[in-house]
Amino acid sequence: MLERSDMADNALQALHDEEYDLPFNKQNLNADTLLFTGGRASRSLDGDWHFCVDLLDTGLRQKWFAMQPASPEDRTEPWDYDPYDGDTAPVPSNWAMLKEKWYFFEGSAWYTRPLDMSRVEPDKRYFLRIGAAAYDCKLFLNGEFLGNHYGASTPFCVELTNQLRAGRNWLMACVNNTRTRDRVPMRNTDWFNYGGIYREVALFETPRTAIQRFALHLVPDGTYSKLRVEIESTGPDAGPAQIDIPELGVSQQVPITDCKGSSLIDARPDLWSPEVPKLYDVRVTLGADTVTDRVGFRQIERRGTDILLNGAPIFLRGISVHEDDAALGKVTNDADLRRRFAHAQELGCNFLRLAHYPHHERAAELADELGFLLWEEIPVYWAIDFTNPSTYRDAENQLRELILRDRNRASVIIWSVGNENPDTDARLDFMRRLAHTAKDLDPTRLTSAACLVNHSLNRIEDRLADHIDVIGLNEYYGWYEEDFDDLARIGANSAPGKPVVISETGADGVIGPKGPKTGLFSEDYMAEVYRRQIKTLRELDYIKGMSPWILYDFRVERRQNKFQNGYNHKGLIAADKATKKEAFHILADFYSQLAQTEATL
Ligand code: GCB
Repeated sequence: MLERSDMADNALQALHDEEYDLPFNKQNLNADTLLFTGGRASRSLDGDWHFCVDLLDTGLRQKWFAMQPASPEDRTEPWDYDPYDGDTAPVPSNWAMLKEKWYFFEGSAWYTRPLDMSRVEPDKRYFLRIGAAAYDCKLFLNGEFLGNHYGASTPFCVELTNQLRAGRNWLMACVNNTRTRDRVPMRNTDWFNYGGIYREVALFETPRTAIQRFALHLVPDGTYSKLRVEIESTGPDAGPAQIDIPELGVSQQVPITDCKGSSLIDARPDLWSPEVPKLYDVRVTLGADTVTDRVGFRQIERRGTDILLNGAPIFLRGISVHEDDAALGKVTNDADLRRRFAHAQELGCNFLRLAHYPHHERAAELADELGFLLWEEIPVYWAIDFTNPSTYRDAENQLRELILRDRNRASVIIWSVGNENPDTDARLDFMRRLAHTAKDLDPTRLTSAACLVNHSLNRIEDRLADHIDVIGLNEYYGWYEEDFDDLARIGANSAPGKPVVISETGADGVIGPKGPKTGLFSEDYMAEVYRRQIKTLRELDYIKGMSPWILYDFRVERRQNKFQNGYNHKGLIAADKATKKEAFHILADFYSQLAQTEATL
């Protein structure tokens, strides 16, 4: 506890120090510290945490994390916040959804909870995993700073082994969602800036040597007869590892040298596809450590302007989705995700674009089980700071974390490295590096990005297209661009040597008594846009898929006209996730015709 005189010094320093954030901004919790957790037992740390919003960063300036628990009568100095007392907030949640006065709050917020350990084993290691915290999350245990993580939508881990003690521990997190120019995304987006710890938090226990990374895929050589396993460990060397896939009769050792190993496995799995989403139980053991996963095997490739799944051309009948809920914000759960896939099923989709950032990992697990193909994306969105090396590091780290998290998911076929970015040399260099990083880390999937159109020449024109496999095209003919015929002109003028996916198209349709009956924002007009889009897109043979914008209406600060009221209304279904607009049925008809044609080919 600080003496009153120390507190006075500290209080003045706290008032004058504008570099207060520096010691806490190491970004040392990143892809390098992420632990593979498939099949591991864990202790959930979800539930109520003490909570306080802290607009002026008083907590970092005054070092609230160094305060000890004490009753008010026993405190000898005045205090501005007591982390061990007062308001609570549930984890996971977004504070915007908890109290009206927190709706637009952007800044730091403090989370505190006890972590009671009946014992701490000397031969065990302890890792805390946070599913997602938006955007900067600084972690403290028993008053000690452990590190921070950047990025609103990817998981991160911190090892607690050296700090954790038997009995009561105190865990604190300072989470800051301030929008800044150098972040990914930056200040300007078309989705709501939800702050907070909004995915699950859990404690994992491992032996001294733990499997840190585990990847398994079908070797994409067209023979469908070889798997490749890659394992990385942390801790003292303890090899070899053992991989078992009982249903395939696989039981094989993987030599581990310097904490790394990889092997080829002869196996002829039944191939995973949306029609038959076959998954295999896999177990990996290394010394005393075991992890498991359920993995599907399939081959996705690009040939000319075609996308091929298991050797056969496929058309991606898709829909875009945000992670957004009128009541829960960005918090999701199995029921919400299953409803999403049920709606996609009703539409006749075989594909979803998870825009514009990594969604909850359960989304890809369920897509694996239910048979949907996925486009996953990092929030390199609009005009981020392409010239800033630390912005690049942040973007690349988010990409690595996403790939490490989801690379065993057969459903994921595309890593997208960005959306509608300005055509500058710096942007080209930045995104080219991202696309190559994705390929280096994972040569078994396709890369993409929502690319640019030269509107004066009416053609797809983006230097990035040379560096990705699939050209994503966001086009809003009939909405932002008036002349529908330009879409056909683009078709005639562009002859991309690669598959094009219409990654967005759509129009706002506001339904209900307050929605207009005709003109822009009416349901009728939205339906008309869908009809005309479909008519033109049918004729463009290089289009190999589409994911119109978007399944559900979603909340966003920048949409404030009298029909929008803080929502983007391009959903085929309203924000209640129940009321379907006419355009839903129009798209469903089109997809059912496409599916029938494919079935008869
Ligand atoms: C876009 C953006 C997307 C927006 C959408 C819209 O091009 O990629 O994030 O929400 O348009 O509704 O304007």
